[in-house]
Amino acid sequence: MTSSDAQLCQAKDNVHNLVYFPFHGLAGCIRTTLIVSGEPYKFTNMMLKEWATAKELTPFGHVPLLREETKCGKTLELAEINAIEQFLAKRAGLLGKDEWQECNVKMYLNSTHSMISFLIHSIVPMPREDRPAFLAKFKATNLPQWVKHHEKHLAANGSNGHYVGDQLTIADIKTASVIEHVVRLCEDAPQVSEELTPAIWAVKTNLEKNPKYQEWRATEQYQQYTATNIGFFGF
Ligand SMILES: N[C@@H](CCC(=O)N[C@@H](CS)C(=O)NCC(=O)O)C(=O)O
Repeated sequence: MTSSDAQLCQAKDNVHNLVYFPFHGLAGCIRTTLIVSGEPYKFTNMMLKEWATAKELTPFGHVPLLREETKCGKTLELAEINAIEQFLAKRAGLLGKDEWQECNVKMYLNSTHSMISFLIHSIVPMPREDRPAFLAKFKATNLPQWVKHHEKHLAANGSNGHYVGDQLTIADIKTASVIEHVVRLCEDAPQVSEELTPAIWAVKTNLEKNPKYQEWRATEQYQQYTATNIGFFGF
């Protein structure tokens, strides 16, 4: 009997092959979700010199791409960050405990995604000399808005390191994955810290207690992604 794609995408022994550039960029949350879930994964680095050819072979001309390598030899391909994050989160039980919690998890996840993707999509095509003015505006408007609202929602949930209930969700992972970039971006005038935003900070420190996450952050690969990220984006 041949399995349907619906069955194949649920198989526990699939290898999740994430294809992305060799930096954190917009894929930090996906990578951390894979690490924390404990499922088989591999990270395939798309090198810039291969990209011109590879781009045409992707569904929308972008990475990340998730290739679900199934044991029967068929590979299922998924593009678009939102779709990949939510597919992996559902498999790993990172979307909350009920329908309404899931809606809320997606709300916080998407709010953070909007903030970080606006930043990345704005600066990538911009001439380097225009970046300082854009970043000054971003730090004066978009970022403080995100900080204010997320601190408020997290405080309302008890500043327990979680957006929803008392369990880890992909909304927590998304925020934890952007905090290190925000901290670096605002080194001269911090907007997120233990003192300034204790509820946001608790999301980061809570995830840092996860042994798989700790191990991942200590790897050479993680450090290389960080160094390339700083070289490419400046944070
Ligand atoms: N809508 C896409 C956007 C992803 C995206 O912006 N990818 C960038 C890297 S962060 C990319 O592929 N850049 C190369 C290109 O567009 O040629 C998604 O959500 O997955």
